[in-house]
Amino acid sequence: MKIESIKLRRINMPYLAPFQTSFGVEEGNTHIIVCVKADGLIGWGECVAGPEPYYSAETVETAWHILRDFLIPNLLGKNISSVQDVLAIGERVRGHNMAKAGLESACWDLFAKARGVSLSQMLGGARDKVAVGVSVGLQATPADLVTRVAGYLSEGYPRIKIKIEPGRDVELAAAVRKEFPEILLQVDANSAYSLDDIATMRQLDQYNLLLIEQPLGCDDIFDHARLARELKTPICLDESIHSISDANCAMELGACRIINIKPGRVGGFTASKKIHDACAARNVPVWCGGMLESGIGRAGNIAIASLPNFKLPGDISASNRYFREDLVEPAFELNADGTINVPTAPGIGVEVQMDRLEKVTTRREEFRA
Ligand code: OSB
Ligand code: MG
Repeated sequence: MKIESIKLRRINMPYLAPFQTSFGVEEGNTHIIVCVKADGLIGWGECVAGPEPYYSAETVETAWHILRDFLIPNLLGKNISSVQDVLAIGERVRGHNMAKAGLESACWDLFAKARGVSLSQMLGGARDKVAVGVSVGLQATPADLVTRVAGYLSEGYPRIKIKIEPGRDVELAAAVRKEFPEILLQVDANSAYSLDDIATMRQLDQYNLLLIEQPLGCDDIFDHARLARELKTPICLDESIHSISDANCAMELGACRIINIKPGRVGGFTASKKIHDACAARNVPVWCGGMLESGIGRAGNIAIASLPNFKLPGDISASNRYFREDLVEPAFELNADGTINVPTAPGIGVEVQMDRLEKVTTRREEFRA
C-alpha cells in the first residue's frame, strides 16, 4: 500500500492529578499523535517523548524534528507491504526510539486494519485480558500516599507501584506495607541512586517487594549487576534497556531478573517483541511499562502485553486513572478481576474521537506524498 499522508499533532491533555517522580513533575500528556493514511485506512500511533529530556534524551521537539525531517519524508509515497518495510526505511536513523516507535505503531495499526485483525492477534497475543496495576507518583506525605494507594486498591487494582527518591524511600515502602501487608507492591526509583546507597537498598529489601525498578544510572548495566548480587528482591530494568542488545547484556551479566518493556523506549512493537522473545528464552519475565499515554498509546501497550511472557501486571491503568475524558471509545475500564480487556476489533481496536482530539491539539503539521 502507498502511504498517502502523515499527520502529526502535539496534544496537551491535563492529568487528573500531577504525576511526580524522582526526575520531575508531569501535569499532562504532551505527546505527539501520529496519523498515517493509505488505501482509505487510517493508522494511529502515539510518540511518548515528553516535554523535557528527564526520563529520556528524547523530547517532543526532537521527535518532531526526526519525524518531519527524516522518518516521514523517506516513507511518504513509498509502496509498503509490511511493518518490516517501514523499519527498514527508518534504519539509517540512529537512536530516537520514541520517534520511530510513534510512526511504527501507527503503521502496525494500519496493517492490522488492512488485514482485518486486531493488533494483539497480529503481534502474537495469547490472552484476551491483561493483568494491570497502577503507578503512584510521589505524594506530599507518606499519609497522603497511603490514602491514594487505598483508593486504587478499593477500585480493584491488584498491584501497586510507588515512586521513590533519596530521602523518600524506606519510609514510603514501610508506610504502605504496614497498612497493606499482603498486596503486590513494587518501587520505581527512576535512576535516582548509586552504589553508595546500598544501605538504603538493603532496607528496601526487607519489605517483600515484587521488584525494585531502575535504582541506578539510566544507562547503567554494570552497577546493577553488582547491586543485584547484594539483594534478594529482583531488580527490574526500565531506562537502561533500549534494545535487544541491552536486554541480552543485562541478562547475561545478571543485572536484572525482570525487564520492563515500553514500546516507545525500545523503538516500537517489533523491537518489543524481539526483547520479549529473548527474555522468554532465558526465563526472564517481562511486563509492560507505561508513559501515561492517551488511549491511543495505551491500546498498543495492552496489545503487546497480551504476549505470553508478559507475566507481571503492567503499568496500564483504566482511562479514568489518568484523564477526565480519554481520546478513545470505548474508554479502558478495569475489570473486577484486576484486568483490562484486550480489544478485538481491527488494529488498536478503539475509535479515536476526533472532536476530543481537536480540542487538545496544540500544534499540527501534515505531510503528503
Ligand atoms: O518510570 O515507569 C516509569 C511515567 C513517565 C515516565 C516514566 C515512568 C512512568 C510511569 C507511568 O511510571 C506508568 C503509567 O503509564 O501508568
Ligand atoms: Mg520506570
